[in-house]
Amino acid sequence: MNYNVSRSHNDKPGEWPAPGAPPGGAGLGTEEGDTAMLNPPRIRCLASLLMLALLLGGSPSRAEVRMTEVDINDANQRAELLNTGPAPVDLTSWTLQTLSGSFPLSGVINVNQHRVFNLPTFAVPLIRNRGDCLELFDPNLDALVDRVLFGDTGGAPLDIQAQAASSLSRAAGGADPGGGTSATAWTVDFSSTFGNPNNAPAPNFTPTVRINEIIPQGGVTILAELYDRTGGGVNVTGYTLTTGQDSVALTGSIPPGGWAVFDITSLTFEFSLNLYLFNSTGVRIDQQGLSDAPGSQVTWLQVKAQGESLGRYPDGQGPGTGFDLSSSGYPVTLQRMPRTPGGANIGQPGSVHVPLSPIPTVGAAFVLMVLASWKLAGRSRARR
Ligand SMILES: [Ca+2]
Repeated sequence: MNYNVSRSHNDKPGEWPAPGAPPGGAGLGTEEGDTAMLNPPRIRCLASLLMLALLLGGSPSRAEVRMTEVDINDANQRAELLNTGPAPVDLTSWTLQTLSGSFPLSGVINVNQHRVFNLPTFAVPLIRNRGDCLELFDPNLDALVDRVLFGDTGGAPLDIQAQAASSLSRAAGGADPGGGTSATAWTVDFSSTFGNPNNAPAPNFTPTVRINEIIPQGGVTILAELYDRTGGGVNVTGYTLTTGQDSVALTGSIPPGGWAVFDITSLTFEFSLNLYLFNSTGVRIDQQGLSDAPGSQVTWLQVKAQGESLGRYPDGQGPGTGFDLSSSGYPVTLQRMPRTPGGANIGQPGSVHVPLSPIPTVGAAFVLMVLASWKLAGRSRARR
């Protein structure tokens, strides 16, 4: 087991809005008035979530202007647009909109220009920092220009709150009105490039190292177990685990086809219930989301109360681009299970979860030993 952890920045308390809390961001100075701008973006966003599959094959209507970088820290939120040509575009009447409200754009964006818009500061930020649907909208068109879904709302990762230099950054692809490429086109840039071309490496979810098990321990300590799917062993020194609130740099190795365990208690994990894994060159290679829905921790709280964990079964299996329980494979390849830090996960093949009795803090080796001795006893009984 490996518990080596180095903190990167100071903790900030996690934040969850009270159930039923109204969306913020009203009164963003649009000509149509405050309330008029509150609901249309939400409806459009939620409806579009259901139509993502249909939109995946669609062609962008205004592919020359796209969102390229977003800073989602509580204070000083900002967004960068890029015009890839062939002509300057007048942004008058265009808006950036989220589930909370909208912000009017203005001026002209020239060919190959990266324009940065500082978003107004409100008690409730325009962009919800644990996840949101951010859209670029030209009211002269019937379709959106671009969309990214991140955090607990979609596959793009969270900006890291504790790292002022980080940003949510487009690393591949063009404008995507459906938002279907959010997971694969967007990533965290640990050193933002506002006003300049992006340089963060594109994600690569080819299974190599996987977040295999997330283990709350009585609400005191949270462990993350990584699993080597290459079979050859992996040096994970320089890898990063982040929740969007903070990050930890990993040191050590995973033995061939084996497991390594890291203490991620410092990440304020419950800020978003999203965990992202980056390799030593900053490539995002895996992620899991454990919320039932944006803002809902019901299953996670049950897992904590029962002394269980949430793990992949079989080890290393399932999607690598998840942002909530369902998209992360739950309850089939991601299951509630007894804790097995540093050992094979114990799940139920291809079935819906039936809660197991929690086992005390014993290693998987002990469990396997017990099972093996039970099996040997069975054999000796059979011989008689
Ligand atoms: Ca395990």
